[in-house]
Amino acid sequence: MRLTFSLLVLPLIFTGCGDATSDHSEHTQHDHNAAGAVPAGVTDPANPVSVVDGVTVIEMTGNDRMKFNLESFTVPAGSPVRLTFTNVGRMPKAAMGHNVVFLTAEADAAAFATAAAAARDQDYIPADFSQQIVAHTQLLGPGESDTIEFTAPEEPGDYEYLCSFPAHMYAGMRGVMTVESP
Ligand SMILES: [Cu+2]
Repeated sequence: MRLTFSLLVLPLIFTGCGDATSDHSEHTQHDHNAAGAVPAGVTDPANPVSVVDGVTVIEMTGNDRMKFNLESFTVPAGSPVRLTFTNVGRMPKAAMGHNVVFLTAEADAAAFATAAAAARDQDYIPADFSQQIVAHTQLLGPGESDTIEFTAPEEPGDYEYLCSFPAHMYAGMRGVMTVESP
């Protein structure tokens, strides 16, 4: 499965940068909010799923109540997906970090979550389970955002996604990407 990360720079709003615990990897772009007074994004997008030039564009959020804004969506098999995930919460990353991990159809979500919880040094992405991951975002702190691009699986079916921060899946941070025959 080919998996491509983009380096898109998005106009993000932040309460602050320079947090020593932030993950300033190449996958996540940060920008200061010029106004400086607007809190991290607190509203969910009105239309979180759209199709632009054949690309399914997903705007997903995660919050301090351990909820995604989207618990399901549908994509055509083998089609390009561009997903922007934003942590719209305010709690520190170490206590309330979020990511989105898309699992293969064969993956066992419970087993993955257990392994992920023990993989804190890998931002809760267990290396031994890489074959069970279709795509995943970076682990994000409050106000952070990450955009990934990947190709939807060729095989129609239901693909689970979850936040792999310890216990978040069981708190409800999970959903299903339904892959349909094009
Ligand atoms: Cu989470």
